[in-house]
Amino acid sequence: MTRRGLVRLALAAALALVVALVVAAVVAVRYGGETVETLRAALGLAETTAGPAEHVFELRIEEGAVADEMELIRVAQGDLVTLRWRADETLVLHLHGYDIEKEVRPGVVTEFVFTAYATGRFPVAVHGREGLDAAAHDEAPLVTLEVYPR
Ligand SMILES: [Cu+2]
Repeated sequence: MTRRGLVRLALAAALALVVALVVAAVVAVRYGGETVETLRAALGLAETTAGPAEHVFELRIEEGAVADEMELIRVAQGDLVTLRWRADETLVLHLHGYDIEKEVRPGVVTEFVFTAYATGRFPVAVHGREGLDAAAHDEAPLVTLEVYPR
């Protein structure tokens, strides 16, 4: 083989290597992208642009009720939710579904802190008042939590 022939062969080999690397990179990016999309779809995240949010709701119970605008609380699945309760009497509150039950006393802030992993409508019921421990599920819920799918 002539010297020129060797140079041509070397150039051809170098070119082939570059082409192979470019093809490999394109395939890797495409395959990787598809894998991420497949994973997202499998996890139900295909339409998601924003991540989970954090919400803190201040809930003051006076004469057995919260302010009208706090009766319905809406969050998205995966959000970190804090319900901060204050009350003018001692009450036992129960968030159904998430099954959080705590006593709320006057002058004390009681927090329900949870990640809204389950979707649906979840009532907060008054389970008991001081000197009256009968569950009161026949009453309208104090607050309703709605968790929307992400
Ligand atoms: Cu209950």
